[in-house]
Amino acid sequence: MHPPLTTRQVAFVLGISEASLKRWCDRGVLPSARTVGGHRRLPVHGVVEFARSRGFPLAHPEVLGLPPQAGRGHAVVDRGRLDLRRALLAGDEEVFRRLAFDPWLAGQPLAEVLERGVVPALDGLGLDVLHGVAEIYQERRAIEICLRFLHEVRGLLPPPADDAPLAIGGSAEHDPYLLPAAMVDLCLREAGWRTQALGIGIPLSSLCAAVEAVRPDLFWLSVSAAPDREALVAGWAELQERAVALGTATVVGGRALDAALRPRMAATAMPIGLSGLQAWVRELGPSRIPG
Ligand code: B12
Repeated sequence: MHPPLTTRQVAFVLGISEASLKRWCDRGVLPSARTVGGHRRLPVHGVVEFARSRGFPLAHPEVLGLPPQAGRGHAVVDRGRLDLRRALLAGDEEVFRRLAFDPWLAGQPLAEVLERGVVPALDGLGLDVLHGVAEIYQERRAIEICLRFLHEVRGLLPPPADDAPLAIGGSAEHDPYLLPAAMVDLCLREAGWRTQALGIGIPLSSLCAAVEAVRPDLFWLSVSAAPDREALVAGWAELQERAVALGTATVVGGRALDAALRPRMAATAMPIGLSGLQAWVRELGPSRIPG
């Protein structure tokens, strides 16, 4: 959690006068609260949300802990894709952060930034490893860089409302992939949901126990690797049945859900990708979650 900022700090971040900023606060353009002494304080996520929703470039993003110049590069994700791949390959975290933050700060939904920028960059890196032009350590280092970026974005999102719907989920046993699960969790959070990421490689019986104990509005499963399809299908069927009984909606997705596996995994929805997931939950709205 970032500490709230003073009007002076935010005026500097936005490159405007403190007097203008105070007027904007009073008009509710930017969220602010008063200290006991009557001074205005602004949450970092409110400043970020303001910049993203209005396409307002940050004059000094570094004050928010963001890379200097962030938000001033490519607003269109596709343009930075090759550079993202190069940065990941080289382990250049600063360049990667700037390239990934640019479109997000320019207002692109996170799902777009990830699916059109970061994920294809990782695809490329996977091919580099496959063809022997990149080392395994470079791939693992790239995953670490991406995880830290996702964590950073999480800290910049507005906290979900206390009564926001709750989603929990993770991946099943023998599925070691960290990023898909982290991305699903974050995209639901960006859509305003409360989330509890359970982690990866969890037996389906234990995921089912989580559904029973937490009773979330939504349970999601990411399937990136499914070495034992029959066990996955059987374990999921049990979880799905329990979820239906408890009024919990379910979604499944992931690269291992091919044409043969998809029809065998009954779920409330199988959105295509993270953008599809965000669109689906936004369409649902908080009060229309199907059981
Ligand atoms: C990093 C990596 C690994 C790492 C993972 C590290 C970690 N702890 O996370 C490790 C070392 C485990 C690994 C191992 C292997 N890997 Co690997 N790996 C990758 C790599 C480079 C990146 C994967 C990644 O995280 N991508 C980012 C995620 C977010 O993208 P995604 O999986 O496409 O997910 C998207 C969607 O599926 C969707 N989604 C995912 N979950 C959900 C859930 C819901 C609800 C919804 C709506 C959507 C959704 O949203 C995501 C964003 O678009 C890929 C390359 C690639 N093309 O992805 C290869 C890749 C997946 N691996 C591959 C292979 C072959 C292997 C190994 C067999 C290698 C080996 N010989 O040992 C093993 C198998 C491991 C296993 N148990 O299955 C192949 C798979 C080929 C195939 N067709 O099956 C790939 C494609 C590389 C390649 N080009 O050959 N790998």
